[in-house]
Amino acid sequence: MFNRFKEKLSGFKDSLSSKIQEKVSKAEDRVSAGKKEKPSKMLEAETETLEPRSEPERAISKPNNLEPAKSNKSEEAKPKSKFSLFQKAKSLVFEQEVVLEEKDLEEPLWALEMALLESDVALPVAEEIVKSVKSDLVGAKKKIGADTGELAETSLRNALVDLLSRNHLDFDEYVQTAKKPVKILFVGVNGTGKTTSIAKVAKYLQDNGYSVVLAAGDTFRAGAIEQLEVHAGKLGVKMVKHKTGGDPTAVIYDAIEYAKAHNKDVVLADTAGRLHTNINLMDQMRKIVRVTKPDLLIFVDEAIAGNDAVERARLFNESVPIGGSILTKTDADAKGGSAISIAYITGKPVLFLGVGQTYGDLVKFEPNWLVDRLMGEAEA
Ligand SMILES: Nc1nc2c(ncn2[C@@H]2O[C@H](COP(=O)(O)OP(=O)(O)O)[C@@H](O)[C@H]2O)c(=O)[nH]1
Ligand SMILES: [Mg+2]
Repeated sequence: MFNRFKEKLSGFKDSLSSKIQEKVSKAEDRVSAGKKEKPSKMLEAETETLEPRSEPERAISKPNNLEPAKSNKSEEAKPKSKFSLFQKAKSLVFEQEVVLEEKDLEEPLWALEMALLESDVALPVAEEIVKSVKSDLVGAKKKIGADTGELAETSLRNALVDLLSRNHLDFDEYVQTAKKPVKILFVGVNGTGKTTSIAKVAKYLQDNGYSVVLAAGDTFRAGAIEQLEVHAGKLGVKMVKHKTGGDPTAVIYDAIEYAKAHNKDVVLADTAGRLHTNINLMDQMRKIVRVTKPDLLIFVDEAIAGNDAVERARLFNESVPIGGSILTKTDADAKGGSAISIAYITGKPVLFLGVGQTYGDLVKFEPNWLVDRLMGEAEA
């Protein structure tokens, strides 16, 4: 999962690390140059505050070349250890001088933007991530000894989690508090995993103690009703159906009526796959929405479709008000960018990720879960 993403990111990390190393060694050179000559103004000024208050080993404590300028207090009163002063002075220099500036970040940020774009992160989203990482890193102080790769990771991780946490919607909380029956409609193009996701969500809801009714709203594709019926049979839930070729609005309407009459908690309505370019089918979808008034409209697409999925999410969202997305086939996705992009483009949360073909292969979306996997900090 997401191997390509991890691979691409290493360019950003390496580039940032080498920039920092470059600056650190320049600063180190300055420190050792300063060691041979007179201490710098800054060291003179700061030495007082750097001195340990009670250091017994005065004899070895005073590095010749870092001798502080004369101050009012006597030498006897403020001894210092051999190493601490030099180390502190050194880190002080670094705090003063190894600060990442905008020009240092040009190369690493370019590498990051390329990595994101090549990982199916849409352009405006990649730009926003880069902007956020940049504002986090410009002016960041880098001390010697710290893992330089960590700085890149932390900064990117924060940017991604922040982006993915916007417009958060907790599905469990939503279902719990919504008026019953909760009407959930699934839309998207053909073959992306709508019907499979409905079965998975039905199982998920059952496991959480809810009763579920399925609506066989894909009356268009041959075999679609039977496909959902097999799931309904396996899960032991009621499915409302009409004939193939019938009006999907009527099927879904009937399923809602059934749920009301039988006190069922949730209606999950399937629909035919449709391309956003098919005017008739898009009109039909708007009619379903207008008449059945779903509480939550879920756009389903497959992670492996990358930028195509992002574009479809945008166009569906313009046509009907999407409340959230499910991204399927994440298990087969090497890039990982579409989840990030779809949440951003629709302004609506990703609710679940499909990670396989069995009922259990549904992961409730958590920004950290995804980012851990994208950054390679957790196994797929
Ligand atoms: N690997 C994998 N396959 C999936 C996932 N979700 C759905 N599929 C498969 O994708 C194919 C199309 O799914 P289906 O639910 O019929 O798509 P629909 O046309 O949108 O209803 C089926 O073979 C599913 O088993 C997933 O998360 N991972
Ligand atoms: Mg289907």
